[in-house]
Amino acid sequence: QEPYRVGGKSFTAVAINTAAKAGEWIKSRLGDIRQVHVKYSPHDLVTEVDKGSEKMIKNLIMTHFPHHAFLGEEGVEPGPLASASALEDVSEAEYLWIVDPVDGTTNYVHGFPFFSVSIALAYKGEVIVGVVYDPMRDELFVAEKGKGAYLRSVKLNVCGQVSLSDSLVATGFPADRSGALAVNMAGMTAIVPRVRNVRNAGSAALHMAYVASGRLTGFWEIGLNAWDLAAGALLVQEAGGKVTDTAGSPYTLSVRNVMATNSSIHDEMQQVLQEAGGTGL
Ligand code: 2AM
Ligand code: CA
Ligand code: CA
Ligand code: CA
Repeated sequence: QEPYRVGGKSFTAVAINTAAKAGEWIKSRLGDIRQVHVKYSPHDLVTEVDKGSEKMIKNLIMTHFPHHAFLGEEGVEPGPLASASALEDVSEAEYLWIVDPVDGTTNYVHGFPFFSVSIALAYKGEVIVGVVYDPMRDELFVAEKGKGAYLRSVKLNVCGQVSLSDSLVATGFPADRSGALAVNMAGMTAIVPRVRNVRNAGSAALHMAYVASGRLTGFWEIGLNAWDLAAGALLVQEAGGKVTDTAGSPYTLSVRNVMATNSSIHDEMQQVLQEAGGTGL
């Protein structure tokens, strides 16, 4: 059976339409947040828009594919091991949708216009469709396994830098202020002097989409969850890049410490992080 389609409905079309609808709605609510709730730590926020977006996405997907499994950030008990235990609960699923309804909630709360909707579909544990939508720029990044990654009608390719010294890379500062932040800072200290510069724009999914589109040479972050990475990982791979954990093992849904690059700088970046003790806890 061809895994991309069931009963004539294209998985990718549903992912695209759903991300576009949710993105439009979250954009329309920007600046209109009445309550910000703290989840696991004061650095871990959630708003009614995160919850509303996830509800909208889940409803749309489940209407089309009622027998598929669904894993969304806001349906999971928060905490440092959030997606690890949640992934166990859905490990038997053939088709699994993995959704971050707003990636970049801290930006969203502050009105910093950089956030996204991330929707991925995995078939037997492997991501086959990935969509990341940036409603502020109306940029929808889409990848299908084996068929490339696209922004509008343009096929995406990672950029050509071959050494760290010519590279623009991004990272994120983990919300978990104990171990993960210290590891990230160790990596930062080692990476900053070696690269052209470092950015932290606050949305892991968009950082990954930017690696895929050649706007960033690479990205790494400690302590992410499946929903931050699933769609972006396929985008990077389908654009010719490489995604591993920070120790260099291939990307899977359980990867939490991630490295995504144009492939050419991957080993050099991995080595710098490794030597600095910046790869994990
Ligand atoms: P979010 O906005 O969906 O929560 C920024 O460094 C990245 O970290 C974002 O993709 C953000 O996703 C994610 N993030 C924020 N809080 C987090 C937490 N408590 N644990 C893990 N990741 C988090
Ligand atoms: Ca969150
Ligand atoms: Ca996220
Ligand atoms: Ca989120």
